[in-house]
Amino acid sequence: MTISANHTAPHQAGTASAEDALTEAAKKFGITAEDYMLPARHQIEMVDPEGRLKPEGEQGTEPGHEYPLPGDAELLAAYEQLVVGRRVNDQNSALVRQGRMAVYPSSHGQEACQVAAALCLASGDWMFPTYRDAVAVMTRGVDPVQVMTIFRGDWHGGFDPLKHKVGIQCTPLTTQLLHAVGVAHAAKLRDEDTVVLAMCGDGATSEGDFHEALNFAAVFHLPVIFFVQNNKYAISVPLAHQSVAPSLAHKAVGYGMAGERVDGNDVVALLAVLDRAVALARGGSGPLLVEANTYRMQAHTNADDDTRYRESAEVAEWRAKDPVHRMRAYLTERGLLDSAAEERIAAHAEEVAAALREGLSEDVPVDPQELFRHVFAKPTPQLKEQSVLLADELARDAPSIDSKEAGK
Ligand SMILES: Cc1ncc(C[n+]2csc(CCOP(=O)(O)OP(=O)(O)O)c2C)c(N)n1
Ligand SMILES: [Mg+2]
Repeated sequence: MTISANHTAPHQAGTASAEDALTEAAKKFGITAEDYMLPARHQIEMVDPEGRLKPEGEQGTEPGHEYPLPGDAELLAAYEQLVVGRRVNDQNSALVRQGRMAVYPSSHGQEACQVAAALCLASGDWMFPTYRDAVAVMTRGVDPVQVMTIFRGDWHGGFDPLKHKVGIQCTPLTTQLLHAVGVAHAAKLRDEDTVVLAMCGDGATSEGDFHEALNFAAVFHLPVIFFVQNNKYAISVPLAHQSVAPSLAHKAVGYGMAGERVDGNDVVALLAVLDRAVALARGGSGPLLVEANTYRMQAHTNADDDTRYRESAEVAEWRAKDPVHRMRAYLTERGLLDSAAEERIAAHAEEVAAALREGLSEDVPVDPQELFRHVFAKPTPQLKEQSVLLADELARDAPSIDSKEAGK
């Protein structure tokens, strides 16, 4: 995406307004624009892997990069979604093994990122997820069976993006970032109060579209949060082969936007950082980049064997940092979670899993002609020809199937 001169009317884009907004935001926090754009020296983390609240001096915060603890109601809602998200991840993996789903890129271990991504947004905001973000889409309120429909391969997507303000989960890396920026640009031109969350992985930051989306958002000063889940792998490619930047959040300053990195297995820190990012973007401070440090606990998908490129000791190290267990320990310790609440939440998670088993076990009749629909508004002569060929082929096969049946 090249930014051409005739698109840079002073009121739309223009370095002056973007610079002013950065200076204003920095002033609000009593720091320089450069310190506002650079991530804090350490990642933001609030609750340790054992579920203990970290002392303020050890949360990674520093002047201008302070984050208040989210409220109890938000934390309890997040915990419930973490439990549901984990159950859904594991249910889907089982459904893949049973042949009920074709593929499922699990976010097991990344549920804190998934939940925070959905909870930080208002209902009028937009989310643009990747293939790995089904739990985020579900947490946003889309029916889980509709979300998972795409992984059966039987429809373009099971839900209406406009109704839920959620883009279709994208397999081509980073195309969704450009869609996200486009929606934010439109919202800004219409003077709407919309924030857009654009999600991607660590590997995706090497794509050309990543650069184009971030640069466009910064120059046009758009209310977008680029939320990068750094789960340390792009299929078999480890982070060290992907980028040698000090962190992925440091990429922000190169575009002229603020960056922050956060413990991606700590939903408390994630909510604190993302809530502030959303407020800043909505308030006109322009785009931000938030990098969440997490880990892909399972193989890339069911088609991948992760034992071929990483050590089990590394996976075990991250298992000890589990986002669900740490939140349970933290809330229990604070007296916010008792066994009755735990039972209710577990029952809710089981209900969602049962609905998925039921919904995805239905054999949906497949119409092969669907292949040709929705490709173009007006089908091309070639597609029409192919459609007729397929119809002939199916008509020819039909009697042989019947005769087989008849021969039983
Ligand atoms: C444009 C494009 N190039 C390559 C691929 C193949 N591919 C699928 S997933 C993937 C790795 C992406 O890694 P990352 O962005 O870290 O996301 P993660 O799977 O770890 O969530 C690659 C290279 C693709 N889907 N699209
Ligand atoms: Mg990755």
